[in-house]
Amino acid sequence: MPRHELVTIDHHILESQKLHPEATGEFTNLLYDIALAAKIVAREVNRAGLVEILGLTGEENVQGEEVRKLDVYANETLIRMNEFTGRVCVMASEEDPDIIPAHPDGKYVLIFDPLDGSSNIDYNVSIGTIFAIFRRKTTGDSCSVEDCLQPGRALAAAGYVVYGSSTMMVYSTGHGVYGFTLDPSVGEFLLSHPNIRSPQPKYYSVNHAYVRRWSRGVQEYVKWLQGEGDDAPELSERYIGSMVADFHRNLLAGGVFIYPSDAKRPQGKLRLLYEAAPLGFLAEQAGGYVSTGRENVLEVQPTSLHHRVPVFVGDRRLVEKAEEFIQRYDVEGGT
Ligand code: AHM
Ligand code: MG
Repeated sequence: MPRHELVTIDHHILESQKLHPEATGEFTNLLYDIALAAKIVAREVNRAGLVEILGLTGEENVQGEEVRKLDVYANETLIRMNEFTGRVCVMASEEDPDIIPAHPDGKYVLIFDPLDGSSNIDYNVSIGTIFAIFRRKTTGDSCSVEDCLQPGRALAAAGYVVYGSSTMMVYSTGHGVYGFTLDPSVGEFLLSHPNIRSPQPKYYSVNHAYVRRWSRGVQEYVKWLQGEGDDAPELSERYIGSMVADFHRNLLAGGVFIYPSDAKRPQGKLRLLYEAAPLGFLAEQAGGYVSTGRENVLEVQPTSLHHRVPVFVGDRRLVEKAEEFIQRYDVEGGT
């Protein structure tokens, strides 16, 4: 291998394929397709302030939220890039209510949140794309929603792209977590963060505005994160409101990101398939942990495409401590 900053993402994906002598190259090509889609979306995100692409389309997505034009663009790019390749049999997007059929011979299932953190688009704040890849489960002529409803434990790969002061793509195929930075002068993602491991925690991230809606367990846990108690950590607080960007910072700097359930959102806000499972898979690959506060998110069986879960993700000790507080103070089934 050349010096790591000279390793392109394509090169890295190809090298990783050698860990699987039985591989046909289809999975490798699927990852290339995603990296290419990411470059196209990155170009558009970077131009967004300059062209008339900002603003609302006036439609609502399935979650009842306003759809921004860049969301639509990112969604269409990912769909168009993958629907006819023959590698993907079905897709699911956070922006679409139902599955998106692709090629009947495809071996893989592609799930994505095309532009996470969309409330930040208009303000030049980091946003991102999250993706998850499963192997197809069904054997019939076409794929079904059942192929999409798989627990995080079954992921073949997951990753995200963060569109920040630079564009980065971070992914794992279950053999560690690797981060690549887009060099716009050559148009390539170059390996900048080999084998990312969760460091000593520095930050906790939560939207404090909801404190009065949290359960007692979550309130006590957040006090602990703030330093209350003998065994409390010494942390600082950071919250962007784009999960990808908050997760990315904590992955590199160390910490925990939480979006608990609360009185207004008894299931939490974040989606199991598009957000919690793929980022949780990466956290685990980096030595961390992901929990709903009661169980490992990666073991949760999705019951619908837009299934939501409370999320505690990042440093293993900090996440396990959330489970302890919730177990101690909260009645199961309550918030
Ligand atoms: P989105 O998919 O509509 O962008 O919503 C998900 C985002 C996450 O990125 C972020 O962590 C969360 O919503 C922020 O929500 P809140 O504004 O309630 O703190
Ligand atoms: Mg999202």
